[in-house]
Amino acid sequence: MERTLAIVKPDAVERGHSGEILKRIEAQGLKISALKKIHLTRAQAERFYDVHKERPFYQSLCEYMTSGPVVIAVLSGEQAITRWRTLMGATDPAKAAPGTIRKDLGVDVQSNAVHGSDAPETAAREIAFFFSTTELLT
Ligand code: DAT
Ligand code: MG
Repeated sequence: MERTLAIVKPDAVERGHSGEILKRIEAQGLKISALKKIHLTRAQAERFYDVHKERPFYQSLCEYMTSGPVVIAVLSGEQAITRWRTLMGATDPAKAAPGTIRKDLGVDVQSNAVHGSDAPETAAREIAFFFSTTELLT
């Protein structure tokens, strides 16, 4: 059993895709172990994405991630990290495989609908960033 963090980003929440994305997650057999909707502060966005702080898109990414509410979930299951990344598709929706969330619901490389942890260490850090252990069910 593995856990990962999923975020439905502001563009997808705004366009009413939260339900569709959660439906795809459950249809894949991943469990939703925790769920909430929040509006990130600028400080939270900057801390969450601090691995990208040297990248040219960092400020714009933080601006975008605070542009509206997000839906944040902890997913669990066998190989949850890879399975969620596969469902998401490549970072750039234009390059994402057919049938993936980013291909179907993403707008561009920044407004790409969803976030997913990329490794066990990042998943642990990202889950702890938003949830206490007592909030994680199943
Ligand atoms: P991923 O979200 O697929 O793990 P990442 O960790 O490389 O991709 O980047 C984090 C987010 O930063 C990504 O979801 C959207 C944004 N981003 C990445 N590359 C970008 C670029 N070239 N221009 C604008 N935003 C970018
Ligand atoms: Mg990443």
